[in-house]
Amino acid sequence: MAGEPQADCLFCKIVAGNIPATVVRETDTTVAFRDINPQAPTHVLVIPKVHYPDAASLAAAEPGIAADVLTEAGRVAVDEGLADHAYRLVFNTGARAGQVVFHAHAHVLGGRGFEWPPG
Ligand code: IU
Repeated sequence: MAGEPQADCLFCKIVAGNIPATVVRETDTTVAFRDINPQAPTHVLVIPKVHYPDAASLAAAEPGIAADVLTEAGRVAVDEGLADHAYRLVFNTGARAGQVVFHAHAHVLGGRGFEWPPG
């Protein structure tokens, strides 16, 4: 069923507490944790607890929870001291765009400068 935990999904396992993660924020609908392979001094992932493969499918089915992900991403930026400076929110969508975990997630990256266009 849409949104239900998927047995083979690593982020569903983090939500369930079956894989360790350094959780920095949690709400009824979201979890934020540090990326295990950080690409910037701050690199936090914000995920919905429900399972959707990417941000667009989450937003289509559960717009309120998609908004929660964005709200939490902003709170992470505040908590990490990034809000007054610069940070980047990234939703890789599709393998060709670099998505490797097919459970919707926002990357919150900060603490260094960023180039545009991205690689
Ligand atoms: P992507 O947008 O799907 O490429 O991002 C997936 C991220 O999940 C990537 O940056 C990984 O380092 C990160 N990650 C993690 O933090 N913890 C895990 O257990 C696994 C992946 I698997």
